[in-house]
Formats: sequence, structure tokens, C-alpha cells
Amino acid sequence: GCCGTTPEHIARYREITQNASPRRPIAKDNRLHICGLEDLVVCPENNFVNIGERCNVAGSRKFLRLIHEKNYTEALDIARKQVEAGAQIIDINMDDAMLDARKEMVDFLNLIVSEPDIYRVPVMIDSSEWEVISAGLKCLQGKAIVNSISLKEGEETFLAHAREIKRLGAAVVVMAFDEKGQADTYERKIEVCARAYKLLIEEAGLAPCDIIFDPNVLAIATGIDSHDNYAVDFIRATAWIHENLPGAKVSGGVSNLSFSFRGNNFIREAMHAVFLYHAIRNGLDMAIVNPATSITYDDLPTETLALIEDVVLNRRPDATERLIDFAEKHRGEAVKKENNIDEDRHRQPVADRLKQALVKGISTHLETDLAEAVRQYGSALAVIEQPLMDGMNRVGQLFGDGKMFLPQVVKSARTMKQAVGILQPLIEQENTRNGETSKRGKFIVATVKGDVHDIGKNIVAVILACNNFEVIDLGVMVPAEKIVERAIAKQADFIGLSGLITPSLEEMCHVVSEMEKARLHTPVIIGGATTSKLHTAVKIAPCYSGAVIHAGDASQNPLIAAQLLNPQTREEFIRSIRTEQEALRNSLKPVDLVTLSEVERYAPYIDWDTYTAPRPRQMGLHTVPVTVGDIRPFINWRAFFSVWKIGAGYASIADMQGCDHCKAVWLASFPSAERAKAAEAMQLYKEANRLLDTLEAENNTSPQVCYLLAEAASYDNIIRLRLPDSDFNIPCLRQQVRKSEANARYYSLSDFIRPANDGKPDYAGLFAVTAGNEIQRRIELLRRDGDDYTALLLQSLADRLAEAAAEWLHRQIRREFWGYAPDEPDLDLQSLLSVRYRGIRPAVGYPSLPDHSLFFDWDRALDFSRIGITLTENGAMMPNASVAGLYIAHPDARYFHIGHIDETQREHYAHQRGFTPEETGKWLSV
Ligand code: THG
Repeated sequence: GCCGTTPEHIARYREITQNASPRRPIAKDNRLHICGLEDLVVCPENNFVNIGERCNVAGSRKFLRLIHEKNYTEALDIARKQVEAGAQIIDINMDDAMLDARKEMVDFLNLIVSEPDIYRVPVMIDSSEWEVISAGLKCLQGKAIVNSISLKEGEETFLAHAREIKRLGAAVVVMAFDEKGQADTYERKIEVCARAYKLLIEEAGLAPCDIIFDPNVLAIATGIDSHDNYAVDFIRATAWIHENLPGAKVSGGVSNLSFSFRGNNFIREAMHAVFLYHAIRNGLDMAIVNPATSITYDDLPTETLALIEDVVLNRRPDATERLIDFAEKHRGEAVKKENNIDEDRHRQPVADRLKQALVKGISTHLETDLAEAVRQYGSALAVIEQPLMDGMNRVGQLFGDGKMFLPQVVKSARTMKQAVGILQPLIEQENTRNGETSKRGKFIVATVKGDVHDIGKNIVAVILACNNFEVIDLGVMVPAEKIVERAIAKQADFIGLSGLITPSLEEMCHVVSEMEKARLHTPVIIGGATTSKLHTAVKIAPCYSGAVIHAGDASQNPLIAAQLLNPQTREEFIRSIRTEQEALRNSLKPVDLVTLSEVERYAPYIDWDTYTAPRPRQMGLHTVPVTVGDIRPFINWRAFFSVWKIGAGYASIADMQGCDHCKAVWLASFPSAERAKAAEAMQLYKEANRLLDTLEAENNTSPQVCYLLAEAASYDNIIRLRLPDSDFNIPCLRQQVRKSEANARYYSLSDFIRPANDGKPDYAGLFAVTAGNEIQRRIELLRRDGDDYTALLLQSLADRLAEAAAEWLHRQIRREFWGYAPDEPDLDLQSLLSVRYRGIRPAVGYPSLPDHSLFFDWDRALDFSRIGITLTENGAMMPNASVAGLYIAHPDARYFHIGHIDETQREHYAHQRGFTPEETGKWLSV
């Protein structure tokens, strides 16, 4: 168990496992199985395995410095780079006299296990101190390798350590070392290994395949004759172990071999390549190497190869001298290579590098790579059309196949934008065809007039750009005339309309009607939270003779567009959409509604006689200071993840509360097919929190909240608040959709406020909260600077912050400002989100208060401008990360959906609100 679990939870495991027996491998095999998050099988049939050597304080000055400085971020980068460069295992060594090796090992491993891009691969714990090894093993849930134990201190210690390693479930490297010292000849190496093998199997019960022998790679070409045969002895011992110690594996630390050529990396790498070539042919299974080296055996010119082979294979007495002479002559080359760390990258064609940059969303080398590409392709335009478009198509394809996720796609789009930005001046100089590129089609996207919600629209724009469409984003609050005018001027191939609030539905009908008047036929794609297939079929499509298609999800847009672009599928696709919409219209069955007079009789029964309403401590209108830090704990991460299409199930990463152990276990708990997505969820969560950290560190006060508490009473489905200079009426709708259970109740919010005629007082409240203009401005700045990814990230967080502020304020209201639940315990977020407390805070525009025009009433009562909120003509709040609603304190008060209402209630309500019949359609989402 860990911080996410409770004793009850753990107790359940006991119940489940009591009568179960552990699973045993079906067949013993001779292969070495190890794992980080993914498994790795080491056996002669598989390829040779690279172990990254660079996370070693004794083997890398840089790593040592970073650990000393406690710069774990960069230290982790070293690990990550090795994995990227192809390390299949990473060796970690913290043995330094000035370090607390045990603590450093534990801390670093705990960091690594929550980095899925690193801990993908298994870890090799490298230490000469047993307590560092045993502490390290306890940090890793995968099967690790211990590096190393030996007979140096005798059989007893050796066996005790081996047994403990077996108990902790690791494989082990055994150095060819005994009481007499290091085995440096072939005979000594095989003698020590044979003895160790027998002991480990017979005495400690280790499986042969979990034993890895290291017959000591020692430095050659040192000028001391007795060292000359070290490499040969190692290679021969490797072959012998393979022949004679069945199942055991062989490994070694290759860089030791070339210590005498320190400073000349070319020679060193060449020696390693030659050594590995021969050792692998003789059965070396794995080795500790620098995975970023680029020289291979086949790369070496014949003459160089001969010189080096003479040294490694000890073929002539003067081999060392000849290599030293050669090294002197080629010192220049070595230095050049030293300075050019990116040598490897440059071996790849520039097109591949650019493609890679787009898929990974990394812009580090864009400037140089693009310059090179322009030289190669002859023009900036050609670079966009070929390698960049290829890259974006690849991104679109991977996303379509579910192999890339939304956050990654948005990062790719950001890189693409940066690339185009870099090429822009050149394109202007080239001045060819006005920079017209061969895009798949022109897509105009807009959030309709009266609405400012654009997160969905922005995601659509990014996804379309990744699929090689030209996107013309008209922004928010776009009037119909402008959409029509742009569609004509730009000869758009598609129009995407987006909106979130109820009145936007009607506005969309208006837009397509205007398009119809202008005799346009451009297909229109509808999207946004309140839109639906049904509404599109029933309300929008009939106003337009062109195709109107509802996209349930941002990722559908390129698919829809592709069908429409292809002349072979276009007609059939439109026909199927029209048939489907026709069917939807015909399927509209009248909903079974109960008459208004009847549902009024079935209002919930509340015993007002025995109820005394608590009087609010802070009556009247108040604004309350609040910071990002206050409201951050109330963020609903499930909702955040669903915006990013990651699936709310992955939001449980937020429950790990920063505990690295829990994060690692969390990640490992997903089946491998889902792990990439889980890793992405973790990454997104990390980045979101980094943004929140920044806001919190600067004590950000962008979020604002205000509330009003007043006397209240109900009559005729109306809640009446007594404000200082007037009464404030909130007409409430009542449920009418027939419920199946007997004696069902039909709710209206007014039921939970004491009826006006009974004399005793009651109270209610209004509130408004916003993530604030300061955050909104930042979002706009980020977008202006082309950083769409961070802009979207902050925008999605702003929405969550507004909801979190509402949650925070509600708690303050219950405990303090109204104070009807002063002793409410500190509920955890889950209990808060599932409303395990007294009272409700229904929000305007949501299912129990579905009249969008109420925002104007709230504005009059609260004066939204006090917290920086303004309203559009359709009652959309700006900034759009804002929430407004009502407080009700009665213990029986609950949330519900109004759903549908009948004509009688519609007319009754319209009369109470002073609406014309058409207006009810615009403001009510029922
Ligand atoms: N067997 C086993 N484990 C081992 C070794 C071995 N662990 C440690 C070591 N040997 C293998 N790892 C390294 C790591 C780095 C170097 C050599 C071996 C190395 N480093 C550069 C140097 O010292 O010149 C450092 C350069 C820098 O500071 O960046 O060569 O044999 N079981």
C-alpha cells in the first residue's frame, strides 16, 4: 500500500488472495527476463543488449557534478538521452566518497520510476556497497540487475547477498573476483566463474539464467606488457562460460578497455567497436557502453581497423606504439568529433530529422535543419510542401491510429508553426504564387456571434492543421455576415461552426440561413458542447441546402473533410448523412410528459414546520480575495483529462499526490497497450502542474469570486430574493418527463426554499466566480507568440480553476460566510465532487437552471464587473472560464435535470420572464 490506499483497501487484497496460489512460469527457460515498465529478454537468439553507462558518478564528470548540485532534472535528462540513444538497460552508480551513496541511489531511483520514457527500460544498480544495492532494489518494482557481487569477501557473504537478491527478485552480475583478488588471466577468470556458478546454483538456489558473469574488462595498450592480452583473455573466457556454465550470461564494462586513450574519443570508440565485434561473436550477451557512440566496426577504414585489431587481439608486440603514432596524427579528427556532439543526427537525411522534430514536437534544431533543407530542396516553399507536410501527415496518421494523443498532436502543431514562422521571411522573398502551398483544402473555423468559448474550436484548428488543411480561424463572436463574406472571399472548402452556450444553437441556424441566402453550398461542420446530431438534424440542416454535418469530436473533422474532398466518396457520404438526419427527424417521438398541474402535486415533500433555516453570518454582497494556491486543491482532474481526450480513467494520476512510488506503481498497473496513453496522461499532468506551480509561486490573484446572501421565499415556482432596494425573482422550471417509479417526485429548485406564506424566514444566495482576466490575457499572449500548446493547456486549466473556485467558495459559504455547516469536516476532493455535504450550488445554464438569459439577471444583482466579468449579447461570460449560480442550504436540496417541458409550462414561464415565444427557444435548453 501507499498514499492512495487505506487499510480497508489492503485488507480486501487479503480476502481476494487467501485461497489463491502464486502463478508459476509454465516452463523454465534459459533466457534472462528483466524489466522496467516493459520487459526485456536476454538470450543468444536475441540481439546483443546495450547498457547505458553515463549515469555513473565515477564514469561521468557531468553526472557527478549534477548529483552534487542536486540538479536531478538534468541528471534525469542524462538517463533519458541514453534511452533515446538506444540503451536497453541503464546502469546507475552513486559510489563517490563525497556522496551519501545510499541516499542518492534511493532518491534517484525513485525519480526514475516515475519517468516512463526512462523507466521503460530495466535498471542495473551499480555499487560496491551492499547496503546501496539492497536499498536500491527496494525502489524498483520491475526486475532489476544487481551490479555486482563477488567472492572477494569469501563464500559466506557472497551467498548471503545472493540469497537476498533472489528474495528481492533481481538478476545479478558476478565479477570474476575472489579472496585472492581480481581474475586477470583466462585461467583465473574461468576458475572463479565456475566456482561462483556452482555455489550460486547449489547453495543459494539461483536460476542459472539470472546469473551474469563479468570476466573483467581491463585496460589494454597501457604500455605494460602483462596487460596486452587482457581483451583476448576476456573474449576467451566469454566463450568458455557460454560453453560450460549453461544458462549464465556474460557482460562487461567496455569503456574500461580504452582508459589509456582518454582524451581521444575517436580511438576509444574504435577500440570499443572492435572489441565488441569479437566479444559478441564469442557470446557476449550484454555490455555497459556509451549508447551514444556512433562508430561501428564496419565504419572503420581497413588500415585503421587493422591497427586497432592488432591491439585488441594482441597480434603484434609493437601494436600499442603503432596505435599511439596513429592517434597522434589523427588528433585533429578526434577533437573535431568531440566538438560535434550532433554528429549522429547529421547522418540522418534532413527530411527525416524534420519529420522526427514534428512527430516529437521538438524544435531545438529547427533553425539549422530548415536552413539545410532549404539548400537541398531549393526553396522554402518546397520544404513546407515536402518534408514538413510529410511530417504533419505522419502526425495526422498516428493520431488517427490512436498512436499519438491530443497533447502530443498540439505540440507537433506548435513545432510546425515555428517551422513555418522561420521560413516565412524566405517565402516572402521567394514571392512565388503568393505562398500558396498545396494544402488539402481551406477550412474556415469560427465561434459564432454571442459566444466566446473557443477551446474546442482551437483544438479542431490544430488537428486540421496537422492533417494538412489550411485553417482560417476567424476567432470568437463572429457574426454570420462575416462568416459568409470570408467563405466567399477565401473560397473556403469547409466551414466549421463552434459554440457552447444555448443561444449559440440558434445562432448557428442563423449562420446557415445567411449562407443559404448568399447561395453558398459549402459544407458546414457543427461542433461544441451543446450541439448534437439530433439538434443538427432537426434545427440546422433544414435551413441549408448544402451539407450540414455534426462532428461529435474534434478528431472527426479531418475524416469528415476527407470524405467530402474525395469525389468518389463525396456524394455517397452526403447522401448517408442526409438519410441519417432524415431518420433522426422521423424518430422524434413526442416525449411522455406529465401535465404541469399534475407534476405540481408531486413536488418533493419537505416538512417546513420542523425546519429552521440558519441565518447567514454575512448577509449582502461580498467579494472575497482568493489566490490560485487556495483553489488549486479543488481542481477536478477527471474533467481536465476528458478535455484532452485522455479518458477520465487516467485522471487517477492526480490522486498519487506527487508520491513517486505511487506514480510508478500507477503506471505499471496499466496493460502494455494502454501504457503509452498513461505515460502521456502523466506527462500532461506534470506540465499542467508546472504551469500551476508558476501561478502559485507568483501568488497569482487572477481568480475572483463574489457572492450575495439574502432572505428568500418561494411561490408559484419562483424563488424570490429580498435585495436591499428591490426583489429579485428567479422563475424555476419543473420537471415534466414521466418517471417510471411509483410516487416519483418532480422537482423544481423552488421546492427547496420555504413557501412565502408560512411566516418563518428562509435564505438563498447568488455567486459568480472567474479564473480572471489576467490568466485570459496570458492565454492570448501565448497564442499570439505561436505557443498554441501552452495556450490550450492554460485555457483548459483556466476552466478547471473557475470550477475549482466555485467549489472553494461553496465550502467557505457552508462553513463560514453563511455558516450553516461550521463543523463540516475536511472532505477529500472525491467526497466534495460527489456532494457529500449539505446544500447545493446549481449553476446558470446547467440542467436544473437551463435558462441562459438568467445571466443578465445575475449581472444586475451582483454587478459582474466587480470581478471583471462582462457578458456578450447572448449572455456568454467573458472571460469564459467563469461560473455563476445559486446557493440553497436545505438538507434535502439536490441536483436534477429539467429535461423537456410542455407548451403549457413554456408559455407560463415565458410569461413570468417576459419572453416572446421565440425567445424561449433561444434561451432555454429544454
Ligand atoms: N563491470 C561492471 N560494472 C562496471 C564496470 C565493469 N561499472 C562501471 C564501469 N565498469 C563501466 N562504466 C563506465 C562508465 C564510464 C567510463 C568507463 C566505464 C568512462 N568515462 C569517461 C572517462 O573516465 O574517461 C568519463 C568521461 C566523462 O567525464 O564524461 O570511460 O567493468 N560490472
